[in-house]
Amino acid sequence: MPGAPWWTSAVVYQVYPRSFADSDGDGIGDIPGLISKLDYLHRLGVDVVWVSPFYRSPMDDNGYDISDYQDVDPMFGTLADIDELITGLHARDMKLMIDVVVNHTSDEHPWFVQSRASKDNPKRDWYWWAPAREGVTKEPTNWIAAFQGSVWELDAATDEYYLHLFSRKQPDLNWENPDVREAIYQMLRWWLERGVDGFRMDVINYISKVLPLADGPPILNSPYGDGSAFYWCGPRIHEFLHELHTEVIAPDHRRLITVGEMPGVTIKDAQRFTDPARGEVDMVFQFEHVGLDHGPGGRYDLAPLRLTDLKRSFGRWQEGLATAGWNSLYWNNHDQPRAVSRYGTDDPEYRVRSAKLLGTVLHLHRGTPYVYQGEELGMTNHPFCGIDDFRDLESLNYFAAASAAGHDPAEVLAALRAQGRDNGRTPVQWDASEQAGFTTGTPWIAVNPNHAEINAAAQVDDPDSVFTHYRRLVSLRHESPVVALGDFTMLLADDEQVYAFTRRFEGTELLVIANFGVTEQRVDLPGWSDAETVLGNYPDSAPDAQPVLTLRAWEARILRRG
Ligand code: ISL
Repeated sequence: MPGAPWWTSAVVYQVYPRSFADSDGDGIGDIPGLISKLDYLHRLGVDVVWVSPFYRSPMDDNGYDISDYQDVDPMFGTLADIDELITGLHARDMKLMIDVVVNHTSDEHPWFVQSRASKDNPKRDWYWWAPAREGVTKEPTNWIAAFQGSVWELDAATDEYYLHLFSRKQPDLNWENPDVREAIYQMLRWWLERGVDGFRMDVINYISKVLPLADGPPILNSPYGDGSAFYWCGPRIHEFLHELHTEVIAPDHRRLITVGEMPGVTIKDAQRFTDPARGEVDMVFQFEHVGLDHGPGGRYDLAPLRLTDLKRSFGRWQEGLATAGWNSLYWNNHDQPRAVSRYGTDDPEYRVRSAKLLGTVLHLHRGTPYVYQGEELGMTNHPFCGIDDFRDLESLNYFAAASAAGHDPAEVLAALRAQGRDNGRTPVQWDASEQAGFTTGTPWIAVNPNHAEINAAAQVDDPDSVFTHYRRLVSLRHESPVVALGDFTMLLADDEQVYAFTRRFEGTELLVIANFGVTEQRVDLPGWSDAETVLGNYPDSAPDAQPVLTLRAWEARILRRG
């Protein structure tokens, strides 16, 4: 449609550089490794490559703790490599989206080093400092940090506490201070001048805090409280994002893409964040569907996922952002388990089929789809044997805390195996060789033993592979306005096993129908039985010659009429 932003028909691919491709044999992926795979990404057809943080960092949280926003960590390469990456992407008509982590810095960032030096340092107010409070609990508030323990760390130099919503090596910046905001805008403009095409903004809805900071509701069986009401979409969040947009994005907004990562964001908030008339961000990452299999105890409290809940969630977001605003669409990323293992099946008989089904369902929603590295190959969760196999500080801290609290270590491990972030961080499986073609050295985290079977080399030229199916989905979005812009209508909302919806645009209508299970499903959808099949995940996905559609195990089809 003329006038629709380019990213409505675009697909974004996420690279977690540490695990993507290693060029120098140190066991850690790097930017030259990524550059060597640009033809692969071009073949897949994706439009934008989002690269997780590659900046200088002590790597407490794998680079989400930045100590220099304007340099590349030597582990990953150099600024010249980034320039070459940008040139290589642009030469292939692809764009670079960088990951901006500005809710917090590393504690080794010079800003924080100065801030902690003395109470009267000019940068003191760039972070959140508070004295001990009277009473038994000295921490200024009772909030629990995302990675366990208190969000407050006592700093001996000045005998005050600083706030860190994540690890103690990730102190929160104080966005109330206009100098902080200006320094960030300058840094972002510097990257735009270097040629980057957009920003993924890490936990960006945490930057405005409710003042004064105070205790949150207590958490059951925990000495801590939940502070999220003080930092999820705080009172100045829209003002800050609009200011960032005005200062950094607006002059060139037609070329750029922005996505704000926003745990806890509601549909109502998202409508405001993504309404183009307000000038904030193009889209947000919301967390509703990735929380549906979490019990009341959080992500490691495993709960069964019901398809009806998943459909209800997606359906509400589709409806909520139908007229103003825009959705992002994702199954997984570097913080989530693998999509196939979670929403599909690892059963070797149906794994490939379920991977294609998941791609089909996601990419046919209205919104911009994000493919996480390896998803296009149908990579699965890792069979971690013991805690020594994990690398993620969140998993390691959780294991320590849960063990100390007396939980059965076997159960804790089972939860980590299902939900741990490292599932998404094992190396991309390029081929069947010993380290999956990821490195010639020893990988920083073990490659999945199933790489002998699941790998890119086996898939890129195979017309029946998950890779080829994803390639078709990407090109379908490029070619069909109905995929990018069509209206969305959910069907069969109460069906426990079938996911079905239609998309409609200017006289063309698509039906997407998918069977999330092995038992055959027969669905009566009048008017669709003789429609043309656009794409399916069975080799013979021909239309039925009866008024009832029969869906085989993990079958997904896209039908078109009009
Ligand atoms: O994975 C999570 C914890 O179980 C998420 O809540 C995650 O912490 C949240 O999505 C924020 O993630 C982002 O910021 C973190 C970083 O560790 C994640 O990798 C990043 O995606 C802190 O920068």
